[in-house]
Order: sequence, then C-alpha cells, then structure tokens
Amino acid sequence: MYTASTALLEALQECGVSLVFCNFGSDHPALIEALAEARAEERSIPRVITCPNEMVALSAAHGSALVTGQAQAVVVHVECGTQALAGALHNAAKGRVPVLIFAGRSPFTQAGELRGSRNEFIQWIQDVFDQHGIVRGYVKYDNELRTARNVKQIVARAMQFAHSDPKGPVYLSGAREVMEEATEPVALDRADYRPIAPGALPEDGVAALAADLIAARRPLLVTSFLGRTPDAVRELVSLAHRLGMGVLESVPSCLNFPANDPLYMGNQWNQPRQNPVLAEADVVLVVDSDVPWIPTVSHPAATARIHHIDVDPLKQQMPLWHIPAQGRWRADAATALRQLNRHLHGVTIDAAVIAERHTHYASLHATRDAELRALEVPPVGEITPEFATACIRAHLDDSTIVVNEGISNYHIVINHLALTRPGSLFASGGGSLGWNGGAALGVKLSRPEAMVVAMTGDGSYMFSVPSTVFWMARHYDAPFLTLVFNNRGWKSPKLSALAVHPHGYASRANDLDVSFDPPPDYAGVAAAAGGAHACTVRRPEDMAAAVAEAFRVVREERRCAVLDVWVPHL
Ligand SMILES: Cc1ncc(C[n+]2csc(CCOP(=O)(O)OP(=O)(O)O)c2C)c(N)n1
Ligand SMILES: [Mg+2]
Repeated sequence: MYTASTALLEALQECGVSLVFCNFGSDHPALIEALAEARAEERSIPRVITCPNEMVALSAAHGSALVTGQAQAVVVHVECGTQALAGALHNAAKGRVPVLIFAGRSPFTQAGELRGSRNEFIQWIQDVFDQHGIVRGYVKYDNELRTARNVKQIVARAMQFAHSDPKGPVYLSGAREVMEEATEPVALDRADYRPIAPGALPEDGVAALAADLIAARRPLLVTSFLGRTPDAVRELVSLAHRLGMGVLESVPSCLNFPANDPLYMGNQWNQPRQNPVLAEADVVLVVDSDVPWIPTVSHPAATARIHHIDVDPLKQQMPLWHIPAQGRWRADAATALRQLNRHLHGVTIDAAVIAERHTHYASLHATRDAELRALEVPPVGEITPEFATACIRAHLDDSTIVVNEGISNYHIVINHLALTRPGSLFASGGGSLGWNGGAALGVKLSRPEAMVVAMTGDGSYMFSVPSTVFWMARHYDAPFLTLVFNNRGWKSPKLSALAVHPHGYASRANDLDVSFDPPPDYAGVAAAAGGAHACTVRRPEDMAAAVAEAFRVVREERRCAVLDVWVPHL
C-alpha cells in the first residue's frame, strides 16, 4: 500500500531527515504500518528514535540540527503530545533552529465511514477545536495534511520555511483517515524546494560600515550566535585581525570567536556591572544577537556609533526590543563578514593605528586571562564551579562538543572551558530549562565520533527528564558525559529576587523555597535509567580522578557518565 504515511516517510527521507524522534499514539497506525512495510521491503527510511518524553524528543532534534544544520523530524501524539513538547518548542523557536514536527489528529469520522475512523474512546476526548493554536506562537509555518495527494509537496514547503532564515520549527498535522488514504507516488525534486539563499549586505552598506570601522579608535564587535555558522567564525577572525577590532560575546549560545585570540574580550552574562570594553568602544558592530547588552546595567557610550547586522534584525518574535543603531541590515553573518573582508582587501589602512588597537586589546585579554586562571586553582574545602570546569577542560579533545545549561554558571562554563574550535559549544538559545539531556543525545546521535559533554545546573538536570534521556542514551548507543553543578537548588530565582529587593524580607529569610536539601542522587537516577557510570564528588581533591574516570568510561566503555559535583550551596 502506498498511503499518505508512506508519502510522509518518503518526503522526510528526500528532504534530508535522517532521524525521526517518535512518541506514538492511537493517531499513528498508518505511520507505524508504513514504517513496518518499508522495513519489510528494505526501503531506505529515516532512523526511528523512540522517545518516551516529547520534550526530550524535540531537544534531541534541536541538538542534532545545531551540529548538522539539518532539520530532523519529531512525531508526537495529537494535541496532548503537542502540549508535551513543552518548553522545547520555545527553545527551538527562540534559538531559530530548524525542525519539522508532525502530530496526528483524532479521526474526523465516527461511524466507520473511512479507514482510520474512530474506534477508541480517547479519540473523542482528544478532539479539540484548535490543535495548531497550541504551537502557533512558536512555529514559522503550520498546516494540516488534508489529502494524501500533496503530502510530499507540503512537507517540502514546510522544510523550506524551516531552513530559510530566520530558521525555526514548523508544524504539520494529519488526521488518521488522511494518513491512511491510499494514493499514487509523487516524484519531487528537492532542488525545486531549496531554502531562500542567505541574505547579503547592500554595496553601499559594506562601504559605509567598513569606513566607520576603519575610522574608529576602539572598534568592537558584539555577538551572541554568529558562530552557528562555523564559516562566520573564520570570517570574523580575519576581519577582527585586519582591523584590530575587539570581540565581545553577550550571553553566547555557541562559540563565536576563539577564546585564546588576543582580540577576544570575553563574555557578558547577567553580571550586574557595566562592561568596561563596551563602555570604551566608539564604534560597535552588533552581529547576530538578541540581547547585545542589558541597558539598565551595561551599554555602549552615548556617543558610540552602533551598527547592527542580524539574521533577524527586527526581532520579530519579541514585542519589546530596541537598540539605538545608525545602520541596520538583515543579512547572513558569514556572508556579510566575507563581504567586509573582501572590501578591505582593496583598502589601505594605517598600520600604526591597527597595531595600537591590537596592543590595547591584547593587554586587556592578557589581564582577563590571568584573572580567570587564578580562579581555577584547586580550592580548599568546597569545589568551585571554576575549578570543576577547568578539570573538564583538561580532558577535551578536537572532537569535543559541549552543551551548556549551566544557568548561574553559564558564563563560568564558557570562561573556563576557553574553547577555540567553531562548533564546539552550544546553548539552547532559549530560556526553557531541561534542554541539556535531549540536546546532548541529539548531538551524539548525529556526531557519533564526538565526545559530548553536558554541563548543567542541578535544577536543569531535573527539568531534562533524565529517566528518559539515559534510557535512550543506552538504547541507541549514544553515550555522553554530564556534569551537574549541584548547588542544591535554584540559585537564579534567588539572585533575581535579591537584585530587585536587595534589602527586603527575602534578603533576611533563611528559606526562599528554592532549595532541594537533601537533594536527589542525580547520578544514581542515570545509573538506574540507563546503566550510567554514577559519581558524586564533594571534595576538590577527588575531582581530578573522578573526571578522568568519567571520560574513560564514556570513551572506552561507551556508557554515559554523570558527575554530580557539589559546589557551594546557593
Ligand atoms: C521550564 C522553566 N521553568 C522555570 C524556569 C525559571 N528558572 C530560571 S533559572 C531557574 C533555576 C535553575 O536551577 P539550576 O539549573 O539548578 O541553576 P542555578 O540557578 O542553581 O544555577 C529557574 C527555575 C525556566 N527558565 N524554565
Ligand atoms: Mg542549582
């Protein structure tokens, strides 16, 4: 039988999907039948990954897309499976990550009129008026498959949306009767459905921007996610070196610039302080950033000239957003930076001016570097997050990919891993916690040769549904290492409260309802769920051996390892 479901599988395969993260239900008999048929006939289909939790499924597709650029597929159960995607959908949307979500729908006939008609009580309960309304605020495109005849065309169009800038999730649904419908195969040329080509700067924009950067005394580039395209990092390194331009990251969600480059000026997270490098810059080029600075705590000088290049400069998903900028362009970062580099080839720049800029930034870089390294000395008593992160750094190799959900230790992970390779670090780009486990799985499934490390807060570890994550990691042979910064609770809501009410009742209270004392055995959960190597570390002197053993287990035994690292209480 060639049904709408056969066509769906064929379309996914032809659109480059290699992984389908599935959480099945009564809406999927046709799909399950089509999968079994394809396997019986030895037809090539995407690999099905069974996901006992939908948020993990979508986080895994997210992780996979970060390292491949390819949207994978997530299959969920009607409206309640759609709801269970939970905050993972927020993360994919805010992180501008391509993914195709397919949900079934309750049958629309109840008297056996069509194959797939209602035959289970739950199909009345799960019939809702606006299934797509659950996700519409978070997807770039949604559509219902209404006939088997154009399933492939609609999947290809949805993929075109997902893969065109700004990228993001798309959502399709299909009722049981439609997914059972027989049809004729349709040949589809994927080349007809290419995504929109990356945007470039207009010619006058290139010249004006280059002139301003050359004329500046202290040019500075601020970015959060241009490194999503590794080519953009290489272009940025060339541009920064040609101009003697500093690079400052703001809440980076990937590696944007090598941490060991003398022009790297570090990163700003939620620290409540004016960033001195930002204050000093007279020309600021913002490239791909949702929050280049937080105006109430840190901002450029009022006299600074600001330019903004972004894949989404209007920030179309954000009701309130503004930065003052003289120039604004919607462009792909790699393309725009390449244009600037090419333009500068033909321009003479005063070498002494550039040399002075290099010297200035190199000196700031060296000072920052020394300060960071001083924080890594083995502590006495309790393990510091800085020391713990430096212990991880000692074991990284050229294949390592880190997913960062460190929360109040977010910037510490970045500062003390000090990574240099484009594509070696990712955060969700969103704000819904519990991404790390699924994301690490998705990265490992798509990059089996990589050593994958998840760095997570204890709260975020619990949000990530570890029972599902570690069962999947063992079942699909996708081992990775997790370090839990165990500060016994949610430090961030406490910091938020004290920032607004520094001298209020909360500042004097013993209990702010954010502690987990005594905490669960985080590593034990992973061991029970998926045979992970479990280790709790409370003393600095035990760290080195514990980390070495965890890396060995992941690399040699191909088992997950969870290091529950006790850092100072929140
Ligand atoms: C799904 C979700 N629920 C709640 C929050 C609010 N929130 C932000 S940070 C945080 C604490 C996270 O705890 P942990 O991972 O231990 O990090 P810590 O703040 O302790 O460093 C919470 C609950 C959120 N961002 N996302
Ligand atoms: Mg915590």
